[in-house]
Amino acid sequence: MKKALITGITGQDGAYLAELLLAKGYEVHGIKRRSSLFNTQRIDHMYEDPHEKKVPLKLHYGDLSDSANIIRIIQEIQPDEIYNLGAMSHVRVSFDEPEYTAQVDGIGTLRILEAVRLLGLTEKTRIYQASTSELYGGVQGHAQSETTPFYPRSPYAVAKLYGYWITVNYREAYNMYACNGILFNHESPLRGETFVTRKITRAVSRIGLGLQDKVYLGNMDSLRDWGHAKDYVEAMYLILQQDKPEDYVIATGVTTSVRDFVRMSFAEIGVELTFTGEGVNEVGTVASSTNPEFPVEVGKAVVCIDPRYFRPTEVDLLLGDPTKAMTQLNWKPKYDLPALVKDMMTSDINLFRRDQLLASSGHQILNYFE
Ligand code: NDP
Ligand code: GDR
Repeated sequence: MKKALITGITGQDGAYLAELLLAKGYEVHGIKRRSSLFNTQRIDHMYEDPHEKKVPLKLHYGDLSDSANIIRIIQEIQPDEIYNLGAMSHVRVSFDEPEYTAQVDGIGTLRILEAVRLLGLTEKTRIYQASTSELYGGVQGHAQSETTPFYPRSPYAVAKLYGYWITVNYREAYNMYACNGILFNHESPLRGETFVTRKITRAVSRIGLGLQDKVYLGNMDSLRDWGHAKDYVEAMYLILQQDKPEDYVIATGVTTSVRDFVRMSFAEIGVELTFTGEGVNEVGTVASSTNPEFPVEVGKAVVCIDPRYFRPTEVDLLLGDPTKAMTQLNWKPKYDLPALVKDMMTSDINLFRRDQLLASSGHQILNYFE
């Protein structure tokens, strides 16, 4: 039985990857952080009581900022594959926590590589590094591929740039099977609530169900190449199964604005929007509302701008060229953007129907502000 270690197993990608590897018969180990509340909601459905039997999913307390902890866990498990997905992954927040982001996203990657080297596992253990399209940042105007130069535009991206290059360096210096997946944005019903797509699908569901009036967003002109996380974890797995370790861009090759993502999400509840005004004064108003299940008043302003969500330096356009992954890995995404939006909206509508039920029977429901 192959053993895999996933850092960031409690996150969106960690959860889908754990599911995939368990289905392939792996023994899966994950690092979870100590938290004052339970933080394993995304993987609880796969987790069985370890007191009852030998379970194929095991969790270890740890943190990418703690070298000794990382070395001990890797020594104990002796994994065949390590997927380094753990990170402070929010670009906007990295401007508030730049040093911590560098520690975890940059030096954290070094800790994993160095632990494998120190433990003499360079021939046994294959390493996947979660690199990102944010590395391209300021590179605009054409589809970004494995040969496009980088221009990071946030403390997050600069930290990930270190993670990218230290992975390449350990591969070249110590002949390690260590690879970067340069993944473009990928979303799902498990996406963190403060990333723009999930923020939108949650808000639109709540507006449709009468639980919220409007949503405040930042830069709606941004263009992103959005795929589904389920498809992208397949690529991570494939990257570690090749004869030679290489880096790959994983993307859909289609780019869409945040504003159009908003439009598509509202369309799922039968609401058409008109956008008027410019910059911070832009407003999205209901032009028509056709689904009686989601009665939203025509003329109501449901999308407004809050400059708090603007970033000191923005990445205006991301568009990936996944040709190498499609030809060499034979990777092909199953979801396009409309299917992704539908999946997220269906899931969030179901989630908030529970709140609607609670509200209708007099219970207080929580609001979500960020
Ligand atoms: P999430 O934010 O959903 O998950 C991040 C994970 O990292 C969580 O499990 C989190 O734990 C864990 N983590 C955070 N800080 C630490 C730390 N100090 N030590 C150990 N673990 C830590 O991210 P995604 O699943 O979306 O992304 C996975 C990886 O891929 C990240 O590295 C991200 O930067 C990268 N990436 C993501 C893309 C995307 O579009 N989703 C695109 C390209 C790259 P906790 O649950 O306790 O917070
Ligand atoms: P991103 O994702 O920064 O691309 O990083 P995010 O969803 O946060 O932002 C995408 C774009 O939407 C604009 N935006 C807003 N963003 C947020 N979060 N909240 C808002 O209200 C809002 N309004 C507009 C942003 O300015 C941005 O242009 C994600 C993360 O998963 C990274 O970890 C990963 O590396 C990259 O994708 C690829």
